[in-house]
Amino acid sequence: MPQACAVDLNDQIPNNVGLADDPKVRRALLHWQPKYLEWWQEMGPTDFAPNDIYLRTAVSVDSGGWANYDYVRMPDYRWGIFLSPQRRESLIRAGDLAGQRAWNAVPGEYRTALRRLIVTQADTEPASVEQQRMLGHTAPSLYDLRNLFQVNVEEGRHLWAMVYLLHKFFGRDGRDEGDMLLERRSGDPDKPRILGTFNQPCDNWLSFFCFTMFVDRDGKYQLAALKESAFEPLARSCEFMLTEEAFHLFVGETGLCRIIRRSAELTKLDPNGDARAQGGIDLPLIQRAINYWFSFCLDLFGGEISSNAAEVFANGLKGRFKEDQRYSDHRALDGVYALTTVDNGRLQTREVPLRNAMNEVLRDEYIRDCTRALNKWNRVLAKTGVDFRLSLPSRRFHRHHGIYAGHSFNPAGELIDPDTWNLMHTHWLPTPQDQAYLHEIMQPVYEPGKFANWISPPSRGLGGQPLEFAYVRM
Ligand code: BYC
Ligand code: FE
Ligand code: FE
Repeated sequence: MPQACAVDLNDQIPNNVGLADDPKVRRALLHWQPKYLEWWQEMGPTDFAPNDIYLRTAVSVDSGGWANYDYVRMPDYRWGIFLSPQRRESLIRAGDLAGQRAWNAVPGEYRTALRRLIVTQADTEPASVEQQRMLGHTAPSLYDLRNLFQVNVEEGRHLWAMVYLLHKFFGRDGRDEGDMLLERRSGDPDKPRILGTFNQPCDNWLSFFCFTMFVDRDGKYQLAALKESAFEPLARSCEFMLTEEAFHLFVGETGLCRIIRRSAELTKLDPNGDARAQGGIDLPLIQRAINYWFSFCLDLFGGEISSNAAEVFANGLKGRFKEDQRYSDHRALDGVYALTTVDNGRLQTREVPLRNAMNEVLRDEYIRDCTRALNKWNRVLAKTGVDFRLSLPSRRFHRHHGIYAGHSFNPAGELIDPDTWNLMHTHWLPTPQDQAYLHEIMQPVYEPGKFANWISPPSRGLGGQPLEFAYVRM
């Protein structure tokens, strides 16, 4: 049984799901393990396999005590399977069955839907590792290099978390899905990753920090929705993944803040207010990168009006963000959501049954969180004394999925004609020249305690170590 097991760190697969007493699933996972390692060698971070990295590894699921810091070579990382402790009272949180007992097995009628959710979630984890695999060669410091690898190994562990669920609860189909997760490749036109955003290149560090700020933050909200699932093993997997996710979000939010701070300083320093003349990243380029990644991330929440989303909520497979703390009506049968739609070439407000707007409800939470970070960065800009302010583009800008896709909008969210878009989009999104410039300035800095010119040092080190610490042994 997957419940209430002690942490077993000595098994070939560290776990707290009682693998030792589950020989069939253990055997299946041991069979998958070498394929995973082969994938990691081929698609994981390039060229850093022999280096000792100062990494944290999950060793228990108790709050506070789960992380252990030590030098590890990435291929030797102990990828394990950890669920959060069983809840005292596991009742279904949301939907038609709210208040009934949660499931520890997969009900036949929801098997396909649950498998699809788990596979979609799982697919993003190795995808992100693939997208980031070249970044080690241009790291702005050993501190940042270590953080990149920490994120990468933990995304690998998230794949393990989902593959365990597939093997344990979905039999032959689940094992096949587990294999296919190692066969798709980010950006490969013949076998792409499932969601669009996970096929975009992420090949410079401005993109990396935008990715961990915006894409991992989508991960946070999707995991938070799955944490409210009626399927307990999924809920508890996601709950533990969220504790790791917090660090990825820290890397993104503070990484962007450090670039923004440095860009503002260089803007002030330069006689013409030109950060690029000082070898830095100009603030308008940062704005274009934010526009790009934020808009792609909005796509990850699915369509604004979604019968999929309504069904998933009705059946209790996903809940809302903090379903039990924030809401008293867990069925959401009566409410409506006022949605801005495009009708006959004009923006109009339309009421949509709340359940059909569940993707939009989660997207709202996400946008609120991103706005909080933007405000924080703008306070840094104000303090430095530059006039420039950053903003989030409208949720309608540059969308590829949902009701706004196929129309053109400016960052303020106003409908524009395609000609205006063609004329203006290079002001709103990163250009090939921007990419080339970022490529040019991003030279690796591998000396302990030193940082590239285009980014500020963080305020402190990690894992109890000072900034000058050799976070990666070169
Ligand atoms: N790209 O009813 P709709 C993370 C498809 S990130 C391509 O509008 P639904 C992480 C959709 O699949 C979090 N296709 O949407 C971050 C459907 O296809 P079918 C990942 C898309 O189903 C950083 C059709 O369009 N977790 O963890 O309500 C690093 C109509 O769908 C896209 C999850 O995604 C897209 N952007 O919601 C590492 C959670 N959007 O079925 C990791 C699991 C939609 O008609 N997934 N489509 O062929 C879900 O909950 C839902 O599947 C979605 C879509 C929210 C993604
Ligand atoms: Fe993840
Ligand atoms: Fe993450």
